[in-house]
Parts: sequence; structure tokens; C-alpha cells
Amino acid sequence: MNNYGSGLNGDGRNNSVGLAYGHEGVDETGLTTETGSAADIRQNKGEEQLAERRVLFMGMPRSGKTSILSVIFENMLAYDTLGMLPTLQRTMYTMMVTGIAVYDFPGIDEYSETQYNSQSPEVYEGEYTSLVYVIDSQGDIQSSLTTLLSIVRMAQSVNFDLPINIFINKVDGLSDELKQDIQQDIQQRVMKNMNYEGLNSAYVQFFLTTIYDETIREALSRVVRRLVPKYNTLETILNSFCSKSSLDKVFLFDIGTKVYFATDSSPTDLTMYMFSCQTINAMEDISVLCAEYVQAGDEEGIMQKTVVGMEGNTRIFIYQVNSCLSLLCVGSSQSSRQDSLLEFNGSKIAKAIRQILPC
Ligand SMILES: Nc1nc2c(ncn2[C@@H]2O[C@H](COP(=O)(O)OP(=O)(O)OP(=O)(O)O)[C@@H](O)[C@H]2O)c(=O)[nH]1
Ligand SMILES: [Mg+2]
Repeated sequence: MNNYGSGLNGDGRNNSVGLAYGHEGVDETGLTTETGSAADIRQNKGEEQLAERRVLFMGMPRSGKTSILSVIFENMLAYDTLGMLPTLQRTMYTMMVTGIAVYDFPGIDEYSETQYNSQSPEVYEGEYTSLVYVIDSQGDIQSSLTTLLSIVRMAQSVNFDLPINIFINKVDGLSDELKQDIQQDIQQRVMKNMNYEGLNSAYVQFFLTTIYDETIREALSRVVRRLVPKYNTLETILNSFCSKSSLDKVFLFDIGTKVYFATDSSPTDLTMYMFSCQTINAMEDISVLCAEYVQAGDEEGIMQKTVVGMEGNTRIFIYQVNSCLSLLCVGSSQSSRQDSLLEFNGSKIAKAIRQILPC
């Protein structure tokens, strides 16, 4: 299985980034004017050499692979994908700050799979490779599972521990009950078939996705975090940041895609994540109206802090680490009174993150 980078020693109270606890500080709140750029995302076509850290998007034709990646990486509106043309050659999207590349493959069906698999088994190799298999939940699931099985057979012949992430896509418009039934059915069939054939089902995960909400970003976040350099170190310092700044949750976001590369180890609530994404979007829209810049005392640049007060005692803070990354912190109203503490700890954390993931 993948190895993550070495972690810092620490239980959330001992760390090498020098966080402070406890003193109360009250600050004015405000919104930033810049939310970073998507400049770390680029797209190449052709038979370029494969990146070491890579995610492979595969699936039957019209399952939604290109739509998912266009919405995430190119900010395409979901409705604009309706006339999407079939993908004819492998396309690469790059997350420069982590060195992770995401590859969109042409659709694979029962006619193309044998030829396709036989010519490219090396794409599955490597410790930092992860497969995303997209299934159209409203399409021919049986054929899709047959194709999946043949891909997994080939992939595991060269990489037995390859993580397999199954996106059960196009679940928009389905009731929660139906979504659960479809997921359960697909899950049982995949596991049964893999176990029957002696394939490794230890690293299979299932996600319900649709391009019409943030489920695609949340799912991709969970996929890429296995590949992020020094993930354990990042998680340790985010745990520490959370506990010392009285935060409920913190995400390290890629600003361009709103995919998070790391989060603290507390459980991630999809609703919280979706709400956070919507907050970032809203901030981008209204940022020109109200702005506050906070000098974090770091020579490498000006840190921006955004604080949004929400109903129900929840407040969201966005702390910009550099032009690619932001920390999104979710806290209660009590922690919001500790703005200066957050600022101090935020600057330390941002510095540590910049060392781990230079932009
Ligand atoms: N309702 C719904 N439609 C979707 C969703 N995702 C993709 N689609 C639609 O599915 C169609 C095919 O999408 P593509 O992204 O071209 O599918 P693909 O898997 O890349 O297809 P190939 O390149 O041929 O392999 C488009 O009309 C999309 O609008 C989704 O989540 N919900
Ligand atoms: Mg496509």
C-alpha cells in the first residue's frame, strides 16, 4: 500500500511548529479580495510520460469522466457538459503543488477493453497510483461491472495493492433510499466477483457522485490524499492546529479546484465540506465588496484571513497559505473570539505547510 511521508512526533500538543494556546484576542472580521488562482492546474494532451503520483479516471463511454474533471479543473458549469464529446485520447490535469496528475482516459467498453488493457498495463504500476472507475448509475451497470473486473484483473497483475475508487455517478435526481440501494447492490456485486476471482478487495472504496453538487470534489479529495506527499505530517500539524486554536475542523484546500489535500483526523462530514465549498464560492463572488488583509509576520508574503459568521454558532475562517493553498477552518462562536490566537497559529501552520508543499 502507499507509504505516506514521515510524520512529526506529536499528539496534537507537542509539535515542532510552535503553536500558541489560550490567550483571548478579538479582531475585526472581513473578507479577502483575492482567493488565489487556478494557475497550478494545466492540461496536456498526448502520450507524455506518466507522472509518478497519478490518478487514472476510467469507465465506460459516457459514464461522466470528462464532465467530472472539467467541472473540477476547468470550472465548467455542470449544465455545459451536456454536449460533451467522447474523449479520444488520454488527457492530463496537473495539481502542481502536490505533483499529482489526474488522467482522463477514453471510454472503455467490451469491444475496446482487451486491446486497451493489453497495450498499457504499465499505467497501473507504482506505489502512488490510484484508479477511479466511474459507473453511470442510470446506465448499464452489469456491463460496467464486467469491464471493471477486466481492468482490475489487468491492473492487479502488475500492482496488487492498487487503490480502486468506484464513483457511482449521476445520482442526481435519485432519492436517498434509492442511492443507498444502488450503492449496496454495486458494492456486493463488486466484492463478490473480486473475491471469487481471488482479486484484492482490501483497497476498494465506493462514492456516490454527481456533477451537480460537491460530491465529486469530496470524492476526489479522498482519492488524492493517499497520494499527497508527507500526508501524515500534514495531518499531524492540522490536528495540532485544531486542538490549540479550538477549531472543530480544518481543511487544506487547493484554491483552484476546491479539492482538499489534507484535513485533521476527526471524521469529515460531507455536509460540512459542501457548506465550506459554498462558502468559498460565495466569498469569491463578494470578495470585492469587503476586504481585510492580515500581515502574518512572515517574510514570504502577506497572509489573508477571511472570517464569515454563520448562523447556529458556526464560523468559517479562511487563511491563505500561498497562491495555491488555503486553510479552511470551521469553529464555534467561542473560538471566533480568539482571532488573534488563530492568526498567530495560522501563520505558523502556513509556514510549516509551505515547507512541505512549496508552491
Ligand atoms: N445527470 C447527470 N449527467 C451527467 C453527470 N456526469 C456526466 N453527465 C452527462 O453524461 C454525458 C457524458 O459525459 P462525459 O463526461 O462525456 O462522459 P465520459 O465518461 O467522459 O465519456 P467518454 O469520453 O466517451 O468515455 C454528458 O452529457 C454529461 O452531461 C452527472 O453527474 N449527472
Ligand atoms: Mg470523456
